[in-house]
Amino acid sequence: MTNTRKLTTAQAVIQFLKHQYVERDGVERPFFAGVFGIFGHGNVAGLGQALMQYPEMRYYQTRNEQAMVHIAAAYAKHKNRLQTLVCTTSIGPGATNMITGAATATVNRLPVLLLPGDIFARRNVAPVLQQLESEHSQDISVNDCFKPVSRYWDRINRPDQILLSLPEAMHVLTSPADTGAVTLAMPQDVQAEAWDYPTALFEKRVWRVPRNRPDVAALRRAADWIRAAKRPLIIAGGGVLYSEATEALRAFVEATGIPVGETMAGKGSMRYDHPLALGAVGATGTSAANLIAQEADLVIGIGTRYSDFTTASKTQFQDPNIRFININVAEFDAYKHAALPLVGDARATLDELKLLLGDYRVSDAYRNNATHLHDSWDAEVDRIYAIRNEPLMSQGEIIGAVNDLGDPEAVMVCAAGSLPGDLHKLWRTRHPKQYHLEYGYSCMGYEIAGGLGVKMAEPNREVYVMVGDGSYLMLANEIVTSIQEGMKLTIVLIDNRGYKSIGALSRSLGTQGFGTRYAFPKQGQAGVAKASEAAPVLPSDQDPTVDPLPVDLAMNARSLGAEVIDCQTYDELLAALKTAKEIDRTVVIHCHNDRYVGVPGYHSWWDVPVAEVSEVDTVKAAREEWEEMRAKERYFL
Ligand SMILES: Cc1ncc(C[n+]2csc(CCOP(=O)(O)OP(=O)(O)O)c2C)c(N)n1
Ligand SMILES: [Mg+2]
Repeated sequence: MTNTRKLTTAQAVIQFLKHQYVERDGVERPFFAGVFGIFGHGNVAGLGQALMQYPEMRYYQTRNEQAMVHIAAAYAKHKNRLQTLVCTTSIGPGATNMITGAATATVNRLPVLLLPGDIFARRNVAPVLQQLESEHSQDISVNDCFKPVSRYWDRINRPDQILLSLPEAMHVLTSPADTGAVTLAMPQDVQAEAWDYPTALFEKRVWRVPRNRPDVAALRRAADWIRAAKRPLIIAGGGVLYSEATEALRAFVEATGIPVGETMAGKGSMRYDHPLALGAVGATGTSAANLIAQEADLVIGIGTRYSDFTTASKTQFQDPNIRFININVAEFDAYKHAALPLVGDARATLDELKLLLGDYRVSDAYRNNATHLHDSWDAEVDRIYAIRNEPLMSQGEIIGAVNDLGDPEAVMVCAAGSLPGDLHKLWRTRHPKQYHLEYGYSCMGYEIAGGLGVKMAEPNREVYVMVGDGSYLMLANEIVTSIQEGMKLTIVLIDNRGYKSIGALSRSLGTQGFGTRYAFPKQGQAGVAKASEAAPVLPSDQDPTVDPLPVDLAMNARSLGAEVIDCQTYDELLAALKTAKEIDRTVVIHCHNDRYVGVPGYHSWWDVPVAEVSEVDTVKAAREEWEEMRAKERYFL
């Protein structure tokens, strides 16, 4: 090889990553916006040294390896998968801490590049600190645990392996259909080893993200199916947003009159006040979308993976002759529900389908019914926003306050607990990126880290993180990083002393909220919550059946560097939201809410199996109800 440069493997990796670009629709951008990492003996002298030497690839600290993967995934989600961040760790626990983050990214089809340190390739000093040994193979380390949660996985045992592995990694990361977590395990000795790399490896490379068109015959057949349908419904998934197809979708909907329901990842595809926007569909759906879905004879799924929340565990679509057309970049998703697959980019496909449909429109009666349902749903949201529950606020009024008072250009970030279901129904989305929910993995702890990723992706937007006390206690420490990097978040911390969501689920399944409250044990037991919805609602500190814990989350947030506003009432919350806008660093608005006042379900269900035999009457009753709904689950063949 003529032109070579002697670099360590780690230096070569950083040099390569720095020169990777993506292009879509003629806009080019660097793919990696920086590297997050926590150093230990497994990466400090390898990737750590390379990052110190090349400051043009910005290095960021984090407090926890799981959190940094969430930051990267949220960044990529907000950037419509066209840019992301790299994550490097030491070996052992630092590496395995990233596994939950990797799974979260992969489930949500979000690109993140993970570089965990690994045990020595040369092996002579084994077992090294934190090495999990195997009696059966020298070719195993804890990093093998990344295999099922990665879309591409490799271990770099020789410096020259990166010549093949890095381009493969880039192909997967930038492929809309194949993307997810990519893991390159980096043995700590190999990271520091030098090799004469061809300089061509470090030349600028542009990965072009295509807008693939589906098969022409399939498109024509799809147009025939749509013309034949009486009650078609579009289900807009995350693919609509990633493809930047919201304008194309609106044009398609206005031309055809087909109404739209949205998944968790797809919410924001339509503005909430469009007359044909029915809002959330499925288990956490609105009355409007779910009533239409129950009777739909054709579902056009766009960029959706049809999770059980979207299909209400296969009970949402009850027309016996229902058919599906799936527009998806991934064949895997396009073929679900025995659909007519349109394998292609959402925007390109919608544009072509619209042309083929000519002057087709749904009947006036069907359209009018949809817009009428839209209006009734809007009135229901008004009703829930206006509830003033005392002594503790309801979650619906808190969501209403944040939605009304938050900057309309802001982004709201959430992931787990009772908030996602309520937000899916109640949040009024005014722009495509306003509703950022990680609900593929619904990973407690994503919220604050994810908020930071969004803020880094678009520093000029206000970011509201809505987080429960349970999620907060799992992973709040990226508040420190937000302070360190000057990335302001407004965190609305909703404290109900435990798990409102699983408490309600548990009560609905007959298990009485067992183990879902944060309280001292009674007679050595975690204890149940309220046995029935009719029992009086009392704040934990006044409820004689509960011995509350002396925990002060406001003080906790303050100690991490945040400005904290404590509020007890709705008026205090309104004032806090106003004050928060004037503060230029991370603010935590700490409010207590009532763990028993919920937002109802609307014509939907979610399959969580109940014990077939039990000594508890409430469980027996729940089982009966479950069997009735289970019988409605359908196969689409
Ligand atoms: C990492 C993780 N562990 C467990 C769960 C199961 N789970 C879902 S919601 C929830 C409770 C969330 O509590 P909190 O954040 O306080 O929200 P709330 O339910 O009170 O609204 C649990 C344990 C999960 N989604 N993620
Ligand atoms: Mg809670």
